[in-house]
Amino acid sequence: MTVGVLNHNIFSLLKIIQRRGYYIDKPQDFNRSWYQYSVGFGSLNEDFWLGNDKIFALTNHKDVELRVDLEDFSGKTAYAKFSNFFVMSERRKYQMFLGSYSGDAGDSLKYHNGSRFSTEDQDNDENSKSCSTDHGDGGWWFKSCVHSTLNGFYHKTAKATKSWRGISWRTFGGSTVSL
Ligand SMILES: [Ca+2]
Repeated sequence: MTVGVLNHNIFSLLKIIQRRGYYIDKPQDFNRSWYQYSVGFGSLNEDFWLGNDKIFALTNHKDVELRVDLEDFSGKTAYAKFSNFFVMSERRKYQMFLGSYSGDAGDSLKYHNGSRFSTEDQDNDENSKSCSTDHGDGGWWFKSCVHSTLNGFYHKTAKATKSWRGISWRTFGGSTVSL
């Protein structure tokens, strides 16, 4: 599963900003701090988060498209694309904005449009509880919890133990299927 951004300004350049999967040793732990989500973690050849500072730099004041490629444990794939994707600076808590959707995965990100980034140690969501802590401990642009969370716990199987604690995309698998 990958998340990439396409910069249409000079030439179409695809940059992968996130990848999840099961790699040689074991999956990266995505239960990470605000600081680690800011600077990035993992291995660029395996599973990683590029880092919110870099995502801000890649998308700020640029014409960038977001592409999400999803795969479930039966091998079924789907994608979602969003025009005009951008992320604000750390001062603005990496607030995220999206334009229009296209694809066959369904739009499970529109709900979070305009949301600030939250991690287990920094709750910037609109819910009275912590969406990150309650839904898999990953960092994400949670509005008031889930419709999608792609940095949740990697389960190695389709069944998440509790709903929304895995890698979830509401319109592709629902809340209890982990991608
Ligand atoms: Ca909260």
